[in-house]
Amino acid sequence: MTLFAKSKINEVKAALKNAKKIAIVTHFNSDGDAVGSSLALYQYFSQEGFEVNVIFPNPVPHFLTWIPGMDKAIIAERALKTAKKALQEADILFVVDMNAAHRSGVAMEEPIKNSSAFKILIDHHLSPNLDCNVMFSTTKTTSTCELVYLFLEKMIEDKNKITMDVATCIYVGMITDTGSLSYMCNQPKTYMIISELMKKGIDGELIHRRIYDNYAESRIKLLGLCLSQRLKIMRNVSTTYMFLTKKDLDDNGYRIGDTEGFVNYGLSLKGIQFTAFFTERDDRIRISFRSKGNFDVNLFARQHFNGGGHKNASAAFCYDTMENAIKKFEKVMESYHEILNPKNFE
Ligand SMILES: [Mn+2]
Repeated sequence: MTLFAKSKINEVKAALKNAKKIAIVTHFNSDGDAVGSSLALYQYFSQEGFEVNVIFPNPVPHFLTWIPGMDKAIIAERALKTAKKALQEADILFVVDMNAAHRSGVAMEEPIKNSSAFKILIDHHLSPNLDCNVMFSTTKTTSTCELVYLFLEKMIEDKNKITMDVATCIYVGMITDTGSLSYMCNQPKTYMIISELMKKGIDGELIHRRIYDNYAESRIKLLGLCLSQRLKIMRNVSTTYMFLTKKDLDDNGYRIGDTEGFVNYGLSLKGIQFTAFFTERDDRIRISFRSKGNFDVNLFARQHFNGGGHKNASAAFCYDTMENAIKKFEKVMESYHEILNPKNFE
């Protein structure tokens, strides 16, 4: 069956006919794609007269708070009762930019699973694992936002209903999930969609400034610290890693989202194919993995750290100290001398 098969679209249309209330959920620590895809759907379905609730599990990074519709969103961490009620009462539930309910965090997992709403998954992560009525899932796309655009295109006869606000939301996810169109960006279709978004009157330059030139002082300081003192280079396995301890974060006034994208710096060094970025949370170490080319970090995260994600971008948690998490990583890397031999990447 094709991704947006007519039968699936018709099922959604039929469910919408009898629906009044729609809820939209996404993953914990929502990024540009999660926020963009949620709010694009919010904008469209509110304008169609539905009562729509967008639920973010925890606060969204400040450089994403300007996105149209954000002021109406429910932050579950601050208003769990309201979030649960919205899930319970929803006739239709959109689950976007995540492949399983637990990605929404401990408090949200059960309410999502138990919701009796008609569930629609729109996502680009591997191995979707959610009991839902209709699923639009593929890894062959830039972002969930791109899938939301294609979904709306199939749903709507009158393209004018894709407003500038909807287009802005979609553009945010398409650029943030591709590092401003620097990876996962070799499909002509992507640029066709961006062309359509531009026709809606969105301001690509302004959006870029709002996301990338809108950083807090804490972020710039943390980046400086990270690059100058927390970068380790393992040339023999074409790998780098960086880390920030809880003390590093506290000392520099860390705010949610401040370290977003730091991991990519580890990969920008010449000859490096793989990088990891460790950040210390209250009770765990979060590890982000990035790779270039064929090195599969989804597999790596799964095999060694019980995590997962995409081929070139994945993440995991390690319930141990920073020191032990790094030790484990260095040990694991010893078995990658052949696969990540620098001679292969000259
Ligand atoms: Mn995404």
